[in-house]
Amino acid sequence: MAILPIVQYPDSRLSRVCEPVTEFNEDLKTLAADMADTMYDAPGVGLAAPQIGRCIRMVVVDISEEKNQLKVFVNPVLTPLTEEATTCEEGCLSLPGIYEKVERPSRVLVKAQDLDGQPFEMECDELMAVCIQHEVDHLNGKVFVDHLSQLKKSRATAKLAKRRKEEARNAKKQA
Ligand code: K1U
Ligand code: ZN
Repeated sequence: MAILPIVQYPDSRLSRVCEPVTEFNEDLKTLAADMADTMYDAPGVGLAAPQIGRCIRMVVVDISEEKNQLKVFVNPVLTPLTEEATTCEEGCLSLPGIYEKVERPSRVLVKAQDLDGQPFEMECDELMAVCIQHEVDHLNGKVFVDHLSQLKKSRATAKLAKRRKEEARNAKKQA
């Protein structure tokens, strides 16, 4: 078990389309466990493999209060179940401190495999629907600010750059 460094936007590893998982072995189980540790430590409600620098199609999600309902999705495929859209304020562990409203389908069907390669399906709504769509975006090289207008995206990324400058200045002061 390990807590891994989270890749930060705009690192190019967040812009790649990830490869399907073809081998369901102990290494994959260890990676999923490390991703879960990293998500819980951050803390976050989801994490995608490219966020820890791995270009493979696997995500972990746990939206429970008690942090005891971990779900691992390997090779997830989404189908919207409604034309109804929902707007939710999203954050991202790769853009810490930035929160913006994003509109997405309010219900989706997820078809995926578990860590043994067994197929399963799940209908998702509310936060689970938002979270799984956010994580599958990561597997396709997309981050949530890519859903914003160019103006809002520029403002959000400028805010991120300013925050990082301030953090670096504070760290220097304390050294
Ligand atoms: O992919 C990620 O960067 C994780 C991201 C998932 C997500 C959150 C909100 C809406 C959509 C997707 C996060 O977990 S950001 C952190 C966060 O929102 C949170 C942290 C602690 C408790 C609850 C939420
Ligand atoms: Zn994210």
